[in-house]
Amino acid sequence: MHRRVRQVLLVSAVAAASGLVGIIQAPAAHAAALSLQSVVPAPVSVQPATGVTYTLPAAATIQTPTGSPAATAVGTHLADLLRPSTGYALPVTTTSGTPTSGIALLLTGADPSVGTEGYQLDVTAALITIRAQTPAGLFHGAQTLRQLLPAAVEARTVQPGPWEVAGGRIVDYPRYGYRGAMLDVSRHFFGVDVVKRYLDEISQYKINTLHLHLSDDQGWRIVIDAWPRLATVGGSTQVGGGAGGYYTKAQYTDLVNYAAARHITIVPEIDMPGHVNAAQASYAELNCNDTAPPLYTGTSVGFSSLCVGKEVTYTFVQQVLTELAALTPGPYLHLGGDEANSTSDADYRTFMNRVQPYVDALGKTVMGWHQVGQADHSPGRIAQYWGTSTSDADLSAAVSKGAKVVMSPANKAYLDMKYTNQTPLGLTWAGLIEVQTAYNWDPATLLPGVPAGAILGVEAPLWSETITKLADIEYMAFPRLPALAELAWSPQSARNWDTFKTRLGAQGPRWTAQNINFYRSPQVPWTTPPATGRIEAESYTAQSGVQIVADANAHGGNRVGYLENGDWIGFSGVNPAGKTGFTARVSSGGNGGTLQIRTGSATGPLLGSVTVANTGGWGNYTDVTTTIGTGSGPLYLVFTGTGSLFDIDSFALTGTAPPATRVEAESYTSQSGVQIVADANAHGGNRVGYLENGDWIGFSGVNPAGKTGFTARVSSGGNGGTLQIRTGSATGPLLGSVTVANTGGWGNYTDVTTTIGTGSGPQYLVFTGTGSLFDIDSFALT
Ligand code: NGO
Repeated sequence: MHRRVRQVLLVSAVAAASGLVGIIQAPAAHAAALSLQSVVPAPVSVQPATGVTYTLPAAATIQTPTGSPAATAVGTHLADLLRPSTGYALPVTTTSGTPTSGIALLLTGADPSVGTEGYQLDVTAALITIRAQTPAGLFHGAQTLRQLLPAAVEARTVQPGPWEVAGGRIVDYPRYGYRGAMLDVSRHFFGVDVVKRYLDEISQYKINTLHLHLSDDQGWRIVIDAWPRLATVGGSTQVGGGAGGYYTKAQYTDLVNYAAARHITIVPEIDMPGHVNAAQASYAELNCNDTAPPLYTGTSVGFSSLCVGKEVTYTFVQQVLTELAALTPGPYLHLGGDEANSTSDADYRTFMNRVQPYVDALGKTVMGWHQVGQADHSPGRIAQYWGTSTSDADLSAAVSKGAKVVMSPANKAYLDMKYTNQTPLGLTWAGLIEVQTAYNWDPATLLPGVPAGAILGVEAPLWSETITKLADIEYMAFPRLPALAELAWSPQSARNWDTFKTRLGAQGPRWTAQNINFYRSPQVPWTTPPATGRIEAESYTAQSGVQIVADANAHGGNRVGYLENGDWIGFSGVNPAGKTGFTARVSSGGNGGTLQIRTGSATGPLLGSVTVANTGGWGNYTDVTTTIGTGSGPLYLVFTGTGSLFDIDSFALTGTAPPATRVEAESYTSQSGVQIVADANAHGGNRVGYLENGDWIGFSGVNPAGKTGFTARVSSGGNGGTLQIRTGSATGPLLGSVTVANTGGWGNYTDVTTTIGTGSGPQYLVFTGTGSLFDIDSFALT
């Protein structure tokens, strides 16, 4: 039997129905605008203006300075972010004046302290102004504005709003100029789309560098024209033996440009003289014994080395670096240099001292893991610290020769370390890194021997021995990447775990809206979306096959578990009529499964369904979201899947169906054979009844032009029938039709919906069927 053993608290459905566990329905009023203090990374200075709120109007424009295409591009980026959820047009315009409404992005007038990457954000009741000295500053200010809008702004479908921002001023600029993330695309290859998505995700936390680990023993991931087999052979596999892959130069350039549009610089790394098996497997001459080793798909390190004594080694390195530099607008070429365990110390120095000048000659700056400190300095060199202690001889040597330091201490900043022993992905060699561990250190003081002035910034590397897909990347990076982003951006004085964890918790609904698969660390008080209208799963009024499980981390103290294929819960008092979305808080340690949203019964009409994956353990919650179709009646949640499914904590119905002008059926301007029936439960107090086959109602002022859907509120105690939507006359063009079943009695309403074809002219509704048909209360064109 696959059921996991857990502590359970049994509460019968009868007890649930009797009100021991009730439906929690918070007031419908919308939440107040978010505090200016809610932003991650924490801004340098925040002055709230009490009582002032800006509400984004539907007609707002985004104004950018004339003559700066880069600033206008930031305006377009912001518009692209805000349009889908607001549904507003948000045209981006240019101006040389001082705007008085809407959102203004200006390259003048910012507080001088903002420097080259900072911004000043002013929110008044009339407008939002972001001022900066550079487009990069405007971009970072736009990311702050995003976080000041309600979390629903991150949804990609129209949300209700209102889009309010609290009044006040933020003046903000980074602590460090290097704020990085690293992705190992060598151990497992990630295609262009995955990397772009990661760029989108990290750019919202003001990360300005993405380091790509492009080569290692398991894979070479970039085309080099002078050495084509690097990609075609060296890129042909990955850890575990999968297909691997590589970037063409055009794809790589696309990534560089996509990053640049987000004010992110790509730092390419070709790791040498170790971590080179993929190159050596591609070309026999790169081996001292002139024999190519087989491709490698394991996860050991330190076994390969370029042949330091051979001239071809240097031809190879120089040609590779030359082609790489040509693809790299950014200042750095990363030479790796870590774990050269198969290269003697003397050879290591010989090799590095010979190849570093190639980088200098290409007009680039050397970056390397901190072991490069063993070799001579090269101008501007950056040593990336990845150790786990508070002092390191190689790093100190690098610094004393003049290197600057990027901090990636593996026991704090490595995103590939597990959070806890239960984390399904990741490694543990540098320790377990829960969110607080990732957050609670100061890059300036971690290494007492390194002066604060030598620290250039912070980078969060994600090695991919165990990471195979986007969802894995997201799970390891969120929430630790935003934590490390705050170390890199915010002044130490603005940083505090207790305020951070609350701000971080408020990011959860944003990640849910963005479909980011994140780890719901129990250290963080997650804000669970939406703030209102949450219904506890254990408040069901009918069920089949489930049990209530006590869980201190669950909303309301319980979750519903022991679900198996076909089990369900029903809610007599919960009706999805008028709602468009569904969000549930779920967890799974098993196979996950599918959650179906139905009405009427566990086999009633299906309004939507959502897939639940393994969330890393039962009680380890995540939110899943789906849109739902029109329907009404008691809500049923049905669980399907194989093996051990998932648990459900709580859920909410979201969105508001377009309020589309509802037309009362009794407002017809012509009719045949019908009568108006007074009914206190009908919209407008009346319904149209006494319909028989061929009866109709017509509306001279109602025109379906430009509409694509039709919804009617109907009831039937008889045979039901069909409702036809026509134009011009009762025998005019048929735009659509919808079947109505017996609804359990006349006056017992349900909504029926259909799509309609293109047509225009006065609308006619025609009733067909046999026996006693149905009544119609009202309808809407959507
Ligand atoms: C080390 C090693 C990498 C591994 C990683 C795994 C560095 C700089 N070299 O970090 O090859 O992938 O650990 O955590």
